[in-house]
Amino acid sequence: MKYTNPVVKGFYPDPSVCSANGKYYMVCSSFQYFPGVPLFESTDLVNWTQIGYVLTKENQVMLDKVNSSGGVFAPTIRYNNGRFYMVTTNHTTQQNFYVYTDNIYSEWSDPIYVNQDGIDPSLFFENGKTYFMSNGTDDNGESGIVQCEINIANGQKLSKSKCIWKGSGGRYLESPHMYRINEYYYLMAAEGGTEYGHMITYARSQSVWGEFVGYPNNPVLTNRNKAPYIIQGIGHGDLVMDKYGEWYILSLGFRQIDLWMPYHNLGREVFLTPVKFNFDGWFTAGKDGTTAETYEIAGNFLQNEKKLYTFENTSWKIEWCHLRRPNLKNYHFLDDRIILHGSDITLDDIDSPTFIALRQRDFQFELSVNLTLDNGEAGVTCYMCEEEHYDIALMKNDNKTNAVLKLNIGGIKHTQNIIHLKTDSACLLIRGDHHAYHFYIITENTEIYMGSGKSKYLSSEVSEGFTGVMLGLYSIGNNTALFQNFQCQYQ
Ligand code: 6LW
Repeated sequence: MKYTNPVVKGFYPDPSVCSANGKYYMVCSSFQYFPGVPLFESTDLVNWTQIGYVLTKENQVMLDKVNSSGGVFAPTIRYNNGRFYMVTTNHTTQQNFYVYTDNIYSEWSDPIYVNQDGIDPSLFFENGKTYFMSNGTDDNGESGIVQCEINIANGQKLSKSKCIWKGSGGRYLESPHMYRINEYYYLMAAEGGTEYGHMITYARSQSVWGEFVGYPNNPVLTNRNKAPYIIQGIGHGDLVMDKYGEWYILSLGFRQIDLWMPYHNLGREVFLTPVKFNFDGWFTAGKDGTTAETYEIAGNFLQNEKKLYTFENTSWKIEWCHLRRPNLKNYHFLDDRIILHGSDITLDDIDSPTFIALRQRDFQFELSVNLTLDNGEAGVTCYMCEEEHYDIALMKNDNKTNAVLKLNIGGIKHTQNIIHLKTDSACLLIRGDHHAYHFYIITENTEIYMGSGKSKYLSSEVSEGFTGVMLGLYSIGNNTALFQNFQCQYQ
């Protein structure tokens, strides 16, 4: 059957995958968002359904006032002896830790810390032993992919940390994953940085401690220098075998706004690329080492994409998320509506405003929601980070309700089109396309255009960092904001 990349759209970076009991499980990084580490399930590697998050409890991850793109970096998921493990880095506290569960649909354990530095930790299990690797510095001061053996029961190191590979020469060697396939240990990694130069490289060895010999044609997969090419930044991947014995790399990548516009606002997304093992034990990936938009692969499945998101067809605990350490007393979750109470924390603060969001999944969408407000401010934000966000809002003061559009870019804060409303409710409407977000309100059955903001100003190239645009409902002030009839329809 044919599938189209990305297989998961929107801000779901650094995918890692494992198989267990005939299914596949994937995790992604989540930075300042809570709950942390989105968790997905699939039976065919193409259709992925989010089943929850891994880090659902505050004691599992410290996100209090972490910077945007701080917090939870790239996770790895592995399955061993009936138990799932997820290992990651809290970049803000500079700690590597893992959690585990025996039931993927239930809660995960408290964190177990490992005293090895670097980011992008991964686990490899073999013959009762557990190896822990990250990109860091070893006990002799050597930097690269660094490995130690640990006691999986308590995270204690059982060996020194040793640098086992220094990569193929690209900058930012990261995302190590170890596999045993037939006679070799394969160590796959990313280099080049998570932007346009990103690539996947690998090495192999007959021992888990090396010596690792680099694939002679590294990088094995990259879309760098492929211009014009919508898909860029392919890197940071994990190897996985499907039920027909075919191999794939599940990696991150991003889609440019347009062929000739090197900006991306949807964050880094999930791409699936076929891999071929050759007789000499080296493998190749993709179409001449690049990830293409479509592939024909074995299997009898249809690629289904959810195009409509409503309050009724999403679950507050599964698809939605908050910033940092939400005060859940300010949220009243109902099946077909949500009531938010604001605080004095705003969207411009590195803190936890009252905010609940879904990822923006694609360029073209139409989002609408009815809002009733008794005081202060509430609305919908297209939120990249505290400096870059566009907000369509109602504001109520002295019994006057106004609709406004607020455009925030790089610390410049602009409010336009203050429209006085006769009632304290209105429908807020956003139409997105590749180039811009267009904002409207509907009041007294009339649609009023409030203005537009360019997508490129909410892109990673402008705002920096590792996240993508979130579509969020928010509230500020001492108030009650009722949101109803939410619809986000993608084309
Ligand atoms: C992640 C690193 C990377 O830890 O970006 O693209 C970092 N790769 O491996 C943040 O996502």
